[in-house]
Amino acid sequence: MKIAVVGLGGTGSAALRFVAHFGHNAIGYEQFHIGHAHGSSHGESRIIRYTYPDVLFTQMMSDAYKLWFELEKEAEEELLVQCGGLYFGDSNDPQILATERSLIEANLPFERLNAEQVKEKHPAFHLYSNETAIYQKDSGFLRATRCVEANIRLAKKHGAIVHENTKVQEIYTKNNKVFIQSSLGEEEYDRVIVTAGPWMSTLFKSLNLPLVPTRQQIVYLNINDHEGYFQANGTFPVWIDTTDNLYGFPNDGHIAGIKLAFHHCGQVITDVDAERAPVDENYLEEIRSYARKRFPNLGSDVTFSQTCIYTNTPNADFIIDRVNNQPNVFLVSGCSGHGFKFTILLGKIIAMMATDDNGYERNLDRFKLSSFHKILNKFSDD
Ligand code: PYC
Repeated sequence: MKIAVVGLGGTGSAALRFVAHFGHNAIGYEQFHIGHAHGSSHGESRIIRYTYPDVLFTQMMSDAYKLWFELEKEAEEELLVQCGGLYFGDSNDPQILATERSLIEANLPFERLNAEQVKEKHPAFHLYSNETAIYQKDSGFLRATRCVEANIRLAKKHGAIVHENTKVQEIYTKNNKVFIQSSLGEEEYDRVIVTAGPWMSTLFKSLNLPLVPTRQQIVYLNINDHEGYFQANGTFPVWIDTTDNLYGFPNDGHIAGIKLAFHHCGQVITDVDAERAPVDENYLEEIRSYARKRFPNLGSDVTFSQTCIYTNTPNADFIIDRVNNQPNVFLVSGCSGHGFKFTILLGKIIAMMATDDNGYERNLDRFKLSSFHKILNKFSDD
């Protein structure tokens, strides 16, 4: 079959690789260059972890980890750094308790640490006496831009064609064929996969997709002393603070300092094509103030900062579905700020769906568009 993939970020690059690998005629469209920084899939690091309060996500991650290892092997480069992960917050936080239950159900090893034990094992962290942490050794980070580039390189090796700097204006169906209208003209396909992140709603206005793009900010702060405390050798794990809703990484070996950010949704983006403002001064101050309390060995100098986009669904579930009145058009979106670690799996799942392979073993009904419509109707009834 002749299959197009529109939007070559994390999920699209993986989908293109799988479609090509399955032996189909795969053609990718990307409105910018591969690895660009306008969307959601760029940068040195994204967290990878099993630690979810939701057992389906934990189970799906066991599928995703395998695919990341395969990608690393095929690409012959380091894409995943398993430096361990700390998931911490108030001892009674239901999210932490549910995460522990998910790990037990999935039979995955973890340790429960109190504030003193965290200090002993990971001396850069300061936890409070009312807090607890789950340490999970398989967590770590993915080198996001390089993952996208590796998928594309391998997709091309399997025969895919990639149109960079090519904007798709319209996708429509006529007589069971799908047409893409782009800056290259009109092209006919058997199937089209759309993984366009915050641009999805522009391409499918009539679907009223339950997606809200937000502008997110990340900051690297310098290490003042004890460099060794911040290294990705198990001393400084990736972390998520469930009380203050921040997350961060060890030194990634490329950018000086360490990266941290608020996970809560930023400012809603109404024009996704408009240039985004650089990181705000007051945001930097909030990050510094948090770091002073949590990481006493960090400095207050910003060594790097950047913005990116979350494409949020109302409950942070993904959308994985085909379009109702265009059955040869397949959509994946809604990574909601936590989805990069799943992108390789989402790419494989949608490539399977688009090639009539129903072999993925887990029930993904909750990711259908109709499930979101139920949630949204419930919100409007309440
Ligand atoms: O990977 O779950 C995650 C995450 C949380 C905040 C940013 N990424």
